[in-house]
Amino acid sequence: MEPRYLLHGHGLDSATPTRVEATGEPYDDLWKALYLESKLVKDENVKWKGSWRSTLLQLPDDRKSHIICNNVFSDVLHRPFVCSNVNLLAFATGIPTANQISRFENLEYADFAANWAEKPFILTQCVKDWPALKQWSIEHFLDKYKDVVFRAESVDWTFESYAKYMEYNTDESPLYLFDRRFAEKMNVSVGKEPEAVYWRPDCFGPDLFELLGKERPAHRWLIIGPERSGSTFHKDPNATSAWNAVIQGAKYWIMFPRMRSIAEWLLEFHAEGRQVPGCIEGVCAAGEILHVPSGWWHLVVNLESGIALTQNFIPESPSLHHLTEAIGFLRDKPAQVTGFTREVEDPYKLFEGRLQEKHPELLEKALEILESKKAGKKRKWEAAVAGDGPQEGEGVLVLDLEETAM
Ligand SMILES: O=C(O)CCC(=O)C(=O)O
Ligand SMILES: [Fe+2]
Repeated sequence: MEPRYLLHGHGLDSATPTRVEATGEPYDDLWKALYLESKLVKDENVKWKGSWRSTLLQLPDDRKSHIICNNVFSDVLHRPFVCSNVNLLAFATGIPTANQISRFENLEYADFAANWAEKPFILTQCVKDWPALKQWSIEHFLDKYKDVVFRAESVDWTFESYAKYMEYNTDESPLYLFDRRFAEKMNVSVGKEPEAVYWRPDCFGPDLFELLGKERPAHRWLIIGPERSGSTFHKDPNATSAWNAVIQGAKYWIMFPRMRSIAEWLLEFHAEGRQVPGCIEGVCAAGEILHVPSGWWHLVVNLESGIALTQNFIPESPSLHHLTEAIGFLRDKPAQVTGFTREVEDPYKLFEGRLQEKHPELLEKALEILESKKAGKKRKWEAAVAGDGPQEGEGVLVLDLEETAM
């Protein structure tokens, strides 16, 4: 199937206003979709051939299509071209002062627990001793792990193939390497193990999900991707917080403490997003680590090819905010709980049991807070339906979807 047939199949005509600036393999995204549906997706030995079309058809390097599109005018074809050539720095610079993410060299746990557990920040010196920071780079991976098969979304490729893809692709949303079994695959030690390549920074204090031991849900990932790859808006799973350390490259983060309405969620325009009260932005450079407090929505984009390490956790802070949120999430949103193995039938019961055993006082307090929050919500709802009308400053049509959104 050649792109010109795809054009035809999409009902495009030459009268649409925007010229297709690209030649070569326009709309390679369609070939990507075909590839992902094909048998090749299961083949770990596939070689990246510079485009999805060439890779799917396994074309020799001298058989590239080169379609001259000078007289094709199409918004549909122009849009992915613009998206894959977007100047990301235009979005990552000129951050309004009020939005700028707080930066410190380091942080003590006491300060984190008392003041920062619910706010994003970047630490510029905290991971400088990690061997991973000193050793890892794309070249180092090519040297040591070129035959290791990593997971990139729905495909499993050798690092050699993925590195080629990183260098030669024009995808609007490049395939993102996100592998949670990286330590086993690379045969490296992590965390508390001797000779670890990285460890949990002390400033985040205890991680209450460690109570689950081997039964804890997936919580650490190696992340590698080219420029433009990244994570679309989401909150982290199971009401956990996370840290994310850039080893190579730089990531632009834009974060919001909550998403109040569909309108905000759909806010597509960066300039308007920046005006939303509470918006926090910043660039996390190589050697720096960023804190993602639980519940914060975030969009992340790699400004250049790079490597990162991330881990999710439940911090312990005096307000017990994070533990309460996590318990409430596991108990009240079982359908949204993710990352546990199939053997764990009831994650809430498991976590509740472990807390009862090791920290009964924390469990009791968190359940109490949950109950009083629930009672508070019920009171608000009753007041709203009692017909008193909205209070000053309350919108009538703005739905609070926080409860239903992921
Ligand atoms: O580095 C990134 O793309 C962000 C990853 C992230 O937000 C996550 O793993 O939840
Ligand atoms: Fe995240």
